[in-house]
Amino acid sequence: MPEQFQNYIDGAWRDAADGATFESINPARNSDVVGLFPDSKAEDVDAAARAAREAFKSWSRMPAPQRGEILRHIGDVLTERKNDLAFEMTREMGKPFFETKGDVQEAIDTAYYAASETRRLFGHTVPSELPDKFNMSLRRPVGVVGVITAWNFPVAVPTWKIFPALAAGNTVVFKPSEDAPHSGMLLVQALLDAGVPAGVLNLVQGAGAAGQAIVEHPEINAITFTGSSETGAKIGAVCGRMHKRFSMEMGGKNPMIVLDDGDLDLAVEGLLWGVFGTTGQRCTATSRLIAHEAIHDDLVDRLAEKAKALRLGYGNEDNVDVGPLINQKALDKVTRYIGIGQDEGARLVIGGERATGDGLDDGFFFEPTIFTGVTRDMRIAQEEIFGPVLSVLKVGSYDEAVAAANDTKYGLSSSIYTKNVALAFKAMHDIEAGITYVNGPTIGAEAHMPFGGVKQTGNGHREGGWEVFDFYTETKTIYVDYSGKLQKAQIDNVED
Ligand code: UN1
Repeated sequence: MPEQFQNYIDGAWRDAADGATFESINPARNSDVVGLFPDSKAEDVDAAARAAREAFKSWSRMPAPQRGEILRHIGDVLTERKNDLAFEMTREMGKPFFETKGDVQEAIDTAYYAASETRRLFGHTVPSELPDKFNMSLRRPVGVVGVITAWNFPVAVPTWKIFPALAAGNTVVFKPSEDAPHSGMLLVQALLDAGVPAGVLNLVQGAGAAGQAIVEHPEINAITFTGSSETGAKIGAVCGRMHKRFSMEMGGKNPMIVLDDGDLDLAVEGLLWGVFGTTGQRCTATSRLIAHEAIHDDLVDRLAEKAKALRLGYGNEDNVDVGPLINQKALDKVTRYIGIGQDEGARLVIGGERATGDGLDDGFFFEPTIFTGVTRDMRIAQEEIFGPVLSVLKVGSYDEAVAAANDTKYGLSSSIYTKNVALAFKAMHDIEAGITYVNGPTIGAEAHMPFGGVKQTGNGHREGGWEVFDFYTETKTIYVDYSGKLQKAQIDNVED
């Protein structure tokens, strides 16, 4: 019988009210059941939301630097547990151990960064237009925040949300992805061990029903979500109706442009990491290569040769470069897109099939795949596949490259390889994306920099960095009049 885990609500570990559970399995070894988790519903979310609301009273009043001390301690606990945590994450969601260690490190960086921000959380002081009057703004927490996350960064991405939320004085109801509940639980355990008080952080495991209950709960003031654009649109509609603040981090179709003067060795290395890292299951994955015709064939040949040599396997074993896809649904989806690409007339250079054989048959492995001859209108150039599949487009100029890069509904990350400083700077402005890398692939965000996308990738907010605190705080504007008389703005100072 697999181990059974619980929700954490109001300072206590509990089953779902109706006792229902779901299973989490190892995507590289399907017979390995990681555990059973509560399949929570509205009743569980309600208990969590009410606990968070109650805890908000004291947590929001604690001086921010004291909350920062707890966050710093969280960073210390995660540092101690880094290897153990990474092992369990790899077991549950499949990316290799060196990648899950990076995932935990991103959480550690986020903890220390959020701790440092608790000594800033600046407002403004601004001159008044009237004499003997003082104007300022300060930040107040929003209230209870609902955190709904994806499985691909099962520790880092929840911490991008939970840590700044807590730093700013909010309390949290957290639902990890149903594909990574154990990782979410271990993260919560680390936070509790580091001293987060009862009720401040509540864990509700489950799938769509739990997520929907969080979005619809009237005591939850803000929703932060990482996942698909389709789910994001549904969440946004409810939040709009209920006047909730919401931050959405959704799909991408991230281009790498390689111009004719680009360093090809560097570009190949960047592509291997950007396209096939995390088996292409990042919202920031490099999924389109836009190659100048002068270097196109050479670049594709070199990349194909190296991509074929990538070692697939269970990421907790030695010498594994690429893990499996997350589940059967993902395998079906990626397989479907191979057919779509071929029907559209793209040329399959390598891959295109489920990977089988030595140690792979019991997992959702898929071969690294490259399509050439892709044109801008094809679905494999437009739609997010979320797998190890690269679509290569050939262009004749910088202008054509940028036009191709921008020809998608998404706008998260992007990259350009060139030695031409003028074109690199032009691209920083011309590419429609929240992030542009110069001479690096589309992945590699750092915890203290703003992260997010334009167009249908996001809804205008940023995670990470200082900007995330704009989402987790409300601005209060304050006027202090010490003139001893009634002063009228817009009226007293202006003579008609
Ligand atoms: C995501 O795919 O949801 O820059 C986040 C990166 C990582 C974060 C990815 N640091 O790819």
